Amino acid sequence: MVTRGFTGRGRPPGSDERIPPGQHLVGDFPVLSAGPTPHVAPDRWSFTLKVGPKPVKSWSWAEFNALPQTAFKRDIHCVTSWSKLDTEWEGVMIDDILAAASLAPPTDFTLAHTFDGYSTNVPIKDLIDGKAMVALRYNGEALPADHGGPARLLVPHLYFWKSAKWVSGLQFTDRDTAGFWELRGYHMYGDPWREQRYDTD
Ligand SMILES: Nc1nc2c(c(=O)[nH]1)N[C@H]1C(S)=C(S)[C@@H](COP(=O)(O)O)O[C@H]1N2
Ligand SMILES: [Mo]
Repeated sequence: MVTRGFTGRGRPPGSDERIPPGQHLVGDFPVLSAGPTPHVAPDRWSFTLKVGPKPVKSWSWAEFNALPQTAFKRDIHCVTSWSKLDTEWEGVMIDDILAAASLAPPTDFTLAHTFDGYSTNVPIKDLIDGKAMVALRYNGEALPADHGGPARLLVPHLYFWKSAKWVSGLQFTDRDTAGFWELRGYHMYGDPWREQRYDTD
């Protein structure tokens, strides 16, 4: 008898059920960026919440690091077909960011903005109730620059392009507004379990 989960090369038991359709497991951590890595010094770093065009709250690096920090262990799935299990992050949950700003979500949609001019749209319901964070640490260390350090959005239940690296803020929008890849043919929502890779899926 061959036990499911030990059939693939060195997969942890039960991992097959955790790999969405069309994905395969990787052990390394590929880097995928649309452009060069921006290097953001702590004294230039800030995170800003906006409602439409209006900034409503901004944190410096020191202020942001003083917000409650949470450890977060999740599987991640890239649209280029790799998945990685049990990745370990620490950072500030979106719930805690909104609480610190005393802001109840004013609209249903958001756009994440970044220091490299990238953007991606995520419905606010996919960011709250323990689903997403602004990650500051990976594997117990400061988040490396090529993986989005100093800070990246982490929305692990959606394809990884939604996890905006070098995040600089979150903007509430009235309508679901396409970001960088969504304008270039990627799906507006990006659920890996429904294989929502492209706008035709
Ligand atoms: N700011 C920014 N965030 C980004 C990207 C980018 O080019 N710029 N690429 C996205 C894509 S397509 C993927 S798959 C993941 C890759 O993250 P990684 O390099 O840490 O694996 O980052 C996402 N976030
Ligand atoms: Mo990606």
